Amino acid sequence: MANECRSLRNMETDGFQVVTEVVTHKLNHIPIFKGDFASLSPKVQRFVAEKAELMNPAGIYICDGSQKEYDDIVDKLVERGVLTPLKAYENNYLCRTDPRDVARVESKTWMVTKDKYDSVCHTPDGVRPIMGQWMSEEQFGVELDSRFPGCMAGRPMYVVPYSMGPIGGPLSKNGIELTDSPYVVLCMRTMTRMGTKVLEALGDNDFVRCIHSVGLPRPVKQKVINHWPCNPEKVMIAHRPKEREIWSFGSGYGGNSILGKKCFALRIACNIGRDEGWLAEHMLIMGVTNPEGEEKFIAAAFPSACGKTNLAMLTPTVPGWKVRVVGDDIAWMKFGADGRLYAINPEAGFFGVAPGTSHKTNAMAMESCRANTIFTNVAETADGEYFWEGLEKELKEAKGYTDEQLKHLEITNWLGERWHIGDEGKAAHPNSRFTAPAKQCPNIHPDWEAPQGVPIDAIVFGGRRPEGVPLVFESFSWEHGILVGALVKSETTAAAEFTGKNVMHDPMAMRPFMGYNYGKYLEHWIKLGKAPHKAPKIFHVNWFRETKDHKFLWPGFGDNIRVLDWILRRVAGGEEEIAIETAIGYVPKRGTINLDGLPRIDWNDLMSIPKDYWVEDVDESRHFLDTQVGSDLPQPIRDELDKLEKRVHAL
Ligand code: OXD
Ligand code: MN
Repeated sequence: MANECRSLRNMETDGFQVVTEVVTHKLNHIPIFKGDFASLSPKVQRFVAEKAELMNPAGIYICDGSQKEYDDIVDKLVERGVLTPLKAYENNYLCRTDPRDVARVESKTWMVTKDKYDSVCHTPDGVRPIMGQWMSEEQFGVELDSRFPGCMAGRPMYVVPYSMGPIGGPLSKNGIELTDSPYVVLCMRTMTRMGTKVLEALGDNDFVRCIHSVGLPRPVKQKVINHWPCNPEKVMIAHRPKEREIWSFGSGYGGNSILGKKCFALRIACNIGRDEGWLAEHMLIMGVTNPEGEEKFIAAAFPSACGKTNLAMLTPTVPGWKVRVVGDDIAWMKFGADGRLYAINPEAGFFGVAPGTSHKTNAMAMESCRANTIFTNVAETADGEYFWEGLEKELKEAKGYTDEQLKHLEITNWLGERWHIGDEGKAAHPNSRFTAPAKQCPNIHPDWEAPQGVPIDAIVFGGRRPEGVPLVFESFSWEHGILVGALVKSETTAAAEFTGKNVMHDPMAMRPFMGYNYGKYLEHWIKLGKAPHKAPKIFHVNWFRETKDHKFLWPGFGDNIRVLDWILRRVAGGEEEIAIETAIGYVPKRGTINLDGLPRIDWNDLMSIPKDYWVEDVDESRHFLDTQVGSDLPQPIRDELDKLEKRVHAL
């Protein structure tokens, strides 16, 4: 190994000058490209030294999180062709990945625990658990050994100290990501609070250990496509919850590599939350102010690509209402001393799905990415603007193009090929993304960084349900609400490796992000809702119900404020007459949702609860819970399911 190290040190060092050489008792001579190794706490030093020894990088680059550092890395990546400046904006860049590395890879994501049932439920023989995959510690050792030794050879190892949540806040947590991907460093700077300030706040405390490698040591033996090194055959995203450790190999893409996000803030954090008595959820957080000036906060969980970002940043169509975003993807929530539930957004940026985003659907997201944003796998116009499906109309209007001119506009698609509107295929990959600083969002909430969080008044679940599920309903109780969350289903999307449209279970919108036994997770929820905690009301919404000929029954987007208005009136109470009790929960009485100014809404079709559909749905839900949660399903949830079944049969 030592000889190998020495020869690798002579290889390409990505243009970095060696600042100092450190020698520790553990580390042979691995140069420091940037930063002061000696200033790191002993715990951090040991982590960096041990992993450097294992992965054998060309040198160590300790990130300070400064603008200059960001700019330097950007300049290097532009020089190398990894990033292309989008000339029409300030500091906006386009990145094209290897087309094999475009989404989260759920089939290669594992939880590693000694006891299998700490990770997954006791499911019947022959059933493949869909809420997380377990890997034994022994197997993990084998997988690690076949990937990580020497995996950073010839590449710098960036040390990325970061905080999820405002630095030093009572609900915040720290992590350190070691990565050989400078793209990941840039994204981590936008998505988290990153740099020296975090190391200072960390002191000698512990942190979540994150190890990420693109898995292609130099000299590379295979062709690197789009200057995007990756190793799709060997992808592994493994979590060791007990050790608070994440090992990610082979993919540079978003959820697989920006380890503060799904890996830490959901899979590891839900374990920390379980131990410490709080919740880490796949939820947006928004403040909604009514025309009387009263503000309430909502946390809402939707499966990937159901419009969470759009809802969080909603521009109300009804005058007098105001929405301000606290977070668009993840909420960490803890009951406070006053019994109320408080939530922070642990992230500092938006990693939003680009296609479908436009000034019409989400003007706030568009404004958020006017500058300082990295676009991944979108298309580019000849004028150096980003482009994706859904922007045709606004591009035409902004440029004053005729239809003919628009059709002939030169576009480079996400694969780097010439493309015109109307051509076959897509301009942008369906899971193409913008990575933008949250503070650039015009309707960011002034308290979005409040360390103690914002008080949550309502929890909302939802999914893409083309059939049978009304626009909105309220659960009867906290336990019933948990069942509603546990039965969230949605049509699949491009955020992961699925293709085709299937309605799939995505309980609590956490299916891809569950960090431990789902039955125990439900138990944790039940426990937290008990007195003296004042559990918020739980609702379910469905913006996606369709007519028989597949037209949406509800306009969605800014008009969703009309539903939030009803929800918040229910939360305020004292207006019992706005709801009627049904088999599945309280639904709005006709006339209690403001429909002024909308084209004709077919209330019956939108709100109906068809018996046949629900009888079948409850059957299917029971089958799902029996097979996927099995004997781990908590009795109170089983009781709620029995009650639901009875009510639905009596419809
Ligand atoms: C995301 C996802 O990227 O949920 O936010 O997949
Ligand atoms: Mn998400």
